[in-house]
Amino acid sequence: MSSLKDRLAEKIGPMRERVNLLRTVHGEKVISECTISQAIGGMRDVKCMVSDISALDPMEGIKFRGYSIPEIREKLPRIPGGKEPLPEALLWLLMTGDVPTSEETSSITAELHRRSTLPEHVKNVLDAFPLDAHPMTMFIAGITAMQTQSQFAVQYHDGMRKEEYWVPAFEDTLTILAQLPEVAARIYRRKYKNSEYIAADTSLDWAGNFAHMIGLDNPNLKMLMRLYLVIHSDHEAGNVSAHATHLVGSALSDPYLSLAAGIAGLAGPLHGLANQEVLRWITDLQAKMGVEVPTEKQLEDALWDTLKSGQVIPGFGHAVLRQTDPRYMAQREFAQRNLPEDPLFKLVSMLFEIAPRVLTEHGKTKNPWPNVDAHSGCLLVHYGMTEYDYYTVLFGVSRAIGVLSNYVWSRALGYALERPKSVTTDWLLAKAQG
Ligand code: CMX
Repeated sequence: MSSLKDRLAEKIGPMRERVNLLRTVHGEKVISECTISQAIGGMRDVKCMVSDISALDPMEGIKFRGYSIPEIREKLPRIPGGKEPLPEALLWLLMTGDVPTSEETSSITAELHRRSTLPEHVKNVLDAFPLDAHPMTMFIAGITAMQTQSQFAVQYHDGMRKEEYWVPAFEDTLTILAQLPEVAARIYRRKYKNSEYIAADTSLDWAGNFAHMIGLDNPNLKMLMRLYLVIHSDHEAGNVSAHATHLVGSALSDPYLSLAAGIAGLAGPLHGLANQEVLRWITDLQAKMGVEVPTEKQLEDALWDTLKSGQVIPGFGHAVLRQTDPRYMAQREFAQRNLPEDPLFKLVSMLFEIAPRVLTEHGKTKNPWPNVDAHSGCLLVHYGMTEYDYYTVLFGVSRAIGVLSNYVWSRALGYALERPKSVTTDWLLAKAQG
């Protein structure tokens, strides 16, 4: 059996030839235009980034190396008797493009356990935060503190050839992924559980051990964690967390610093933080109505109140998707199978029925359908994680898999420093009038 690193090394040569051909022979071919609305409006659909890790179709949703979410759930290795794919297997797939065997997947689990010892100073950094600090603030600081271990930074400093960049990038990636669950679990236990930490159980898989360290040992929660950490991992390269990681990495900042930048982007309420906002919106509504499940009329009125006060309905809409997010549907299917009678699931299902209609009538959003963040909270609450301001940390642990796989490949293929051209509004007006 070859290691993930060996397999990756085999793939890099042919990919370098492909990129070289694209650059040297087809480099002048125009693939996208940019209008004034696109320049002002967040560059929607301007094709100017490259990633082979995942691709997002507006109607079909995300495909990881060509596999849809249902295919991923069916094809990737699981624990014996398990119903959901292992994130370790997804890492192998994202890195190599190949579905790993169970044996290859287990080799990643073992490697992650081997690298999992968190340096003491990282724990001290986390312990220094006041308890009212947001979990994402602690998480970003924890990742930055982990940076002292970066092989990429050391080897760059010592003088490394460009062709070799991917090797320490790969090593850093594995170390980050190995230690991230403990950083995240520590934040949870410190902030909400009186700093009563739980030691790792290395007989478990990566996600199962993460759930164990958080302190939610229900087997179904472990199963959910595997699914959760798979589906949130990547969403092609242009979303804020992926793009920020890539942008910072393009300056050859090491994987730790680049990931910290990406996770800071994930902490925005229009991006990953929407999962906390969904639960906050629902909890506020329940408190206001004094009921667990409001009537359809109460829900519709609450949606209109939010829209009329100029706020967004969290968990609905998307910059690219024009259909219900398959990541939402995967979680819905999980809920239908495991918690069909849960009152919060019933409320979330009512929102699924009503919110798209209200948003369509409101007439602004291009996509009235729910995204991934509309569903995750209700599953987590069911298994005992009610502290919704923590949810984006879980998203961040998963997102690291995708954005770091991209980081490794960007270094392997020598992708350049990002430096798009900005223009002034004077220039735009002159262009428009000329
Ligand atoms: N509620 C109310 N208004 C919405 C809306 C929503 N859920 N989604 C979009 N709109 C509005 C936009 O704010 C925009 O209004 P203005 O013209 O006044 O600026 C208009 O509809 C057009 O927006 P769009 O082109 O449909 O969507 P964008 O690409 O600009 O934004 C997104 C996409 C996700 C930021 C937006 O749909 C949104 O704010 N949704 C709620 C927050 C959310 O769920 N984010 C998580 C996304 C998934 C993730 O990254 O994790």
